[in-house]
Amino acid sequence: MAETATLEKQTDPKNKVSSLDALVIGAGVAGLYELYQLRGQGLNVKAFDAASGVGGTWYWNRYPGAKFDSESYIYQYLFSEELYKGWSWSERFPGQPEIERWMNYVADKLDLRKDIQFNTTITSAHFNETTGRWIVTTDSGETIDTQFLIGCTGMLSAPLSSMFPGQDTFKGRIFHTARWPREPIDFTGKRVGVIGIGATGIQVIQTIADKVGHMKVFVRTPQYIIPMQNPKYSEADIKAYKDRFEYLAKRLPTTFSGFEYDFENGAWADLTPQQRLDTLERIWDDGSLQLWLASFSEMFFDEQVSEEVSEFVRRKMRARLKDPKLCDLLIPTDYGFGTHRVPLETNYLEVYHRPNVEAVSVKDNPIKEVTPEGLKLADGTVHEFDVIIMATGFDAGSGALTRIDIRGREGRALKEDWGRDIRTAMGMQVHGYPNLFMTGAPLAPSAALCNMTTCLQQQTEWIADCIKHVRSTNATVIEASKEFEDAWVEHHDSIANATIVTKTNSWYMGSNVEGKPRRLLSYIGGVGQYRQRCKDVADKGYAGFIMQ
Ligand code: NA7
Repeated sequence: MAETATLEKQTDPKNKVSSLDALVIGAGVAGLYELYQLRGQGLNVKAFDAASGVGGTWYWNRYPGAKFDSESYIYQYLFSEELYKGWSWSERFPGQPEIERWMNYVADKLDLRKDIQFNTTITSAHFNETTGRWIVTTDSGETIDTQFLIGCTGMLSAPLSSMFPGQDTFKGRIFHTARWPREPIDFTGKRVGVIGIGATGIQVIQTIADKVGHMKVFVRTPQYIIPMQNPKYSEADIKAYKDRFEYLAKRLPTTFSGFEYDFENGAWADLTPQQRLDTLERIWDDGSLQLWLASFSEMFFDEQVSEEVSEFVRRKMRARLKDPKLCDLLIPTDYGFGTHRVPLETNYLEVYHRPNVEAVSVKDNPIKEVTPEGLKLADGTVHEFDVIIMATGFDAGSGALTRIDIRGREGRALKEDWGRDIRTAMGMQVHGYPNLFMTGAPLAPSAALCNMTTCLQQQTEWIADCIKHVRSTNATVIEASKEFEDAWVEHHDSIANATIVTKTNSWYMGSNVEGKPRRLLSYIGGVGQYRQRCKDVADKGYAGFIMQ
C-alpha cells in the first residue's frame, strides 16, 4: 500500500519539481518585459499569473470607467520603436478594454504567451541556503526550483476587499473594483452603494451614475480633482506622437515623474502672484496630472505654496458645486493638494446634482458593518442596497508580496520583516532574500509619483542587467548588503521627510491598512535621479550588493 502511494506521488505531475533559471511572478507591464529580457539572455524563464490573461492591473481592474491617468502615448514600452509604432491609441486617456487589448498586442508581438502559465497563483517561495535557489510552490500544487525569483507583482494589486464584518451575509452582490467580473453588470433600477472616492471610486461613480436606479456614495475623505481633457486622436495626432518616439524615449526616464512634462515653470518665489496664477490656469487647462507632477515642486515642501495651490483647486471645485453642503462634503480642507494621488475626472462633481445620487458622510459616523440588507453605520442607520461597490483600494507596495509566503535566509518571513518595518534596497531587493528581485515595490518611484511604464521598464532592465552580470561571474547568488539597504532607507526617508506628503494619511503612507508601518512607499527623489543612482550602482559592479 505504502509503496503504491509513493509511486503515485512520484508520477503525479503535481509532485514533479521543475527547474528554471528565473521565475517571474506576474504578467503585467513589468512581468511581460522582464520575461522578454531574460528569455533574450537565453535563460530558462517562465512567468506565472493568477489571471487568465495578460495585463496585470489592466486585466483585473475592469470596472466601469477604468482608464489611464497617464497619456496613452507615454504609457508605452520605449525599448522598441517597432512595438511603439505598431500600436495606435484612439484617445489621450483610453479606457481599460483598449489598454487590455494593447497588453495582448505586446504579448503577441513579443511571442510571450508560450512562456506564461496563467490561472496559477504563487503561494510560497522559500530560499534554500544550501543550493542558493528558491523553491516556489503554486496553488495547483506544483513546485519549481529556480535560481532567480522576480516579483513583478504590481504596486496596487492586493485589493482590500474584506473590510467590514458581515460582508458574507449581504443578500445582494458586492464587488471590489479590482475583482470586477468579466460580464457586464446591469445596474438598471438598482440601489447601489459606493464606498471609496479615490481615483477608482471617482471613475466608477461618474460612469454609472446615469445607469443606476439610485446611488449613495459614502464619503470619508474628500478629494482634490482635475478635470480630464481627453481628445480623440486623429490619424495626424497619432503620426505626430509616433514621430516623437526618439525624443520621448530619451525624455521620459529623466523627468521627475516619468511623464513628458516636468517642473519647468520657474521658481514659485521668483514669480508675481499674477504670474503664478497664469501658470496654474494654463496648466489646469491641460486637463492632465501636470498640475500635480509638473507645476511647482515647492507645493510638496512649502506649506504656504501648498495652501495657495490647494485654494486654487478648491475655487475651481466650488465653482462647479451648487450646494454649500456639497462643498463642505466634497472639497478637501485639511490636507494639501497633491499630498496623495490626485484623480482626473469627467463631470464627477456634477454627478452629485443628479436626483438619483446622494452623498453620505461617514467621517464622523463610520460604516460599521454589512447587513443582509445593506450598510449599517455607527449610529445604527441602515442604508439598503442591491449592489455594494467597494472602491476601497489596496494594500499598496508591500501587499502583493506579503500575501505570498516568502522566506529568505534562516527562514525569515518577508511578511514579518515588512510587518515591523518596510525596507528595501532601491525598491528592488531586500537584505536577507538573495536572488529575489522586485518591481513596483516600496521605496522606488512608483504609481504614486511615476508613470508606471517608465519606472517599470527601468527597473526590469536594471534587474535583467544585474542577473546578466551575476551569470557572467562565478557567483550564483546576489543579495543587497545590510549597509546598502540601510543607506537607501535613510536616503529615501531624508527626502520623504523633507516633504509635506508624509503628513497626509493615505495609501502612500500605508495608513489605509491597520497596523502597517508608516513610511512613504514611493521614492520622491524623482525618476531621473533614481535612475541615475541605480545606474551608478551597476556601473560600480553592483556596489552594495554581495555576490557569492
Ligand atoms: P484609494 O486611493 O486607496 O481610495 C480608497 C477609497 O476608499 C478612499 O476614498 C477611502 O477613504 C475609502 N475607504 C476605504 N475604507 C473605507 C471605509 N471603511 N469607509 C469609508 N471609506 C473608505 O484606492 P483607489 O483604488 O481609488 O486608488 C488606488 C490607486 O490605484 C490610485 O491612487 C491610482 O494610482 C490607481 P479614505 O481616503 O481612507 O478616508
